Amino acid sequence: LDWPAPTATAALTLRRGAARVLIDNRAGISTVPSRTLYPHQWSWDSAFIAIGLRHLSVRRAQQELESLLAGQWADGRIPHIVFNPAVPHDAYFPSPDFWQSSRAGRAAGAPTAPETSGIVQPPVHALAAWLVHQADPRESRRRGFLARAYPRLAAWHDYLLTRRDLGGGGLAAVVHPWEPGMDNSPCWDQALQRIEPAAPAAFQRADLNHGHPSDRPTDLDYGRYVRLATDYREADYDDRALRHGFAMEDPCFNALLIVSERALAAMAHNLGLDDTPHIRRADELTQQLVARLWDDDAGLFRVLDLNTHSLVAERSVTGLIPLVVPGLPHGIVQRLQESLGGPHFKAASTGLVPSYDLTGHAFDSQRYWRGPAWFNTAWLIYRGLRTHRLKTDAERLRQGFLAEAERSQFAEYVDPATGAGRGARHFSWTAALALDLLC
Ligand code: 9WN
Repeated sequence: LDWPAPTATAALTLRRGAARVLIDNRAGISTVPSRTLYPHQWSWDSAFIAIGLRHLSVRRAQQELESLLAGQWADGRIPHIVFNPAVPHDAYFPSPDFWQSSRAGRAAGAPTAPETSGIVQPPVHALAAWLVHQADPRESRRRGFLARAYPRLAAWHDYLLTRRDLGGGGLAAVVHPWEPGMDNSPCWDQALQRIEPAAPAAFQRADLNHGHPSDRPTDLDYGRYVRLATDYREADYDDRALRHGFAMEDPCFNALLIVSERALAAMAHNLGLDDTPHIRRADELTQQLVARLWDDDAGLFRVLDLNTHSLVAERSVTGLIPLVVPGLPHGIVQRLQESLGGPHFKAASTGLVPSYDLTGHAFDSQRYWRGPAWFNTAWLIYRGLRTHRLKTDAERLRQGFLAEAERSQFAEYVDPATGAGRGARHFSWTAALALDLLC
């Protein structure tokens, strides 16, 4: 199926709708992912939001990233949530009382304010900062945006490539299912089996006040998320002190690190600094990504479980996102393109990419990262298709994205077969990335 390109009027209406979402979701100088479900600032959300905001207000896009960077820890980590002190603690779980960053994170250099979480999310920030800079280089120079952001983003990557190289092979590991941003993907199921869930009475979920239980992770999932985060907190968030019970090398996380490392090179060059360390690092990371995670038989990248030293036998959208990496071997690009058009990932009716194998044993068209199609992953794959000059596929995905974003009122995610909206509506990154695709 092909989608007709939106007419000029339809595109204008969609653009206005997307801008409205970003205005309505604004909280101070940053933007919440959703007014109801996620009332604080999230890390990779803000990077995607800044990419869209640059088309509305470059200043606001810069501030979005600056607000996130204000929560950065001295060890370089950018926390996955920066909490808004004005929001009641029972509005989202886990709240600042749980993470206790300013106390438990002190040794790792957590700021005294704002309160933050202690885990991270995929490093898409340097890419976002570079795109925001490019949108208006004069305004960027006037505010010293790159000069201030660059050292912080370089420190962020240093953290990931030192403290988080848990496998010793040069890639960064995630230590909690919230870190790759794909919380309940079947890729984590086996590793999570080894984690003793926290007692249900030990915590109270807030997400079910706004989200439908069939769209969200289960209570058992949450028990394990809480256990892992508690163990990390009890170790003062020190990656050297704790043997992480969950330690995975994730393709999407590392692909974004590569793309962002290339963005750091562009920033360094722009600032008159030496860009070669970043270029070398991006090249090395690309080699390691291929050597450690590529599965040629399956035609996608796999997750590596560092506790069992084995590749996870699940097909997930995370394994397709490395298409966004420039300079991938041609054979790999071809295999990824085939996988996108094959039975595991081709959702013919919406044209979007499901988060998990359509034929997989754990496929669930409604439940979060176990099947539904998400808009940030579609945007990344679109960018990958463009990077490798696969223009027809890219255009088809762009049209599918815009049609479903509009139809679902900028849903958080959709059923990949029917396009029915799931999770939150008026979701910020869906609106922001729609804006980007319209501009
Ligand atoms: C936990 C904010 C975030 C996204 C993640 C998505 C979801 C949080 C949650 O929402 O995760 O971080 O409470 O479910 O999985 O990718 O960044 O939009």
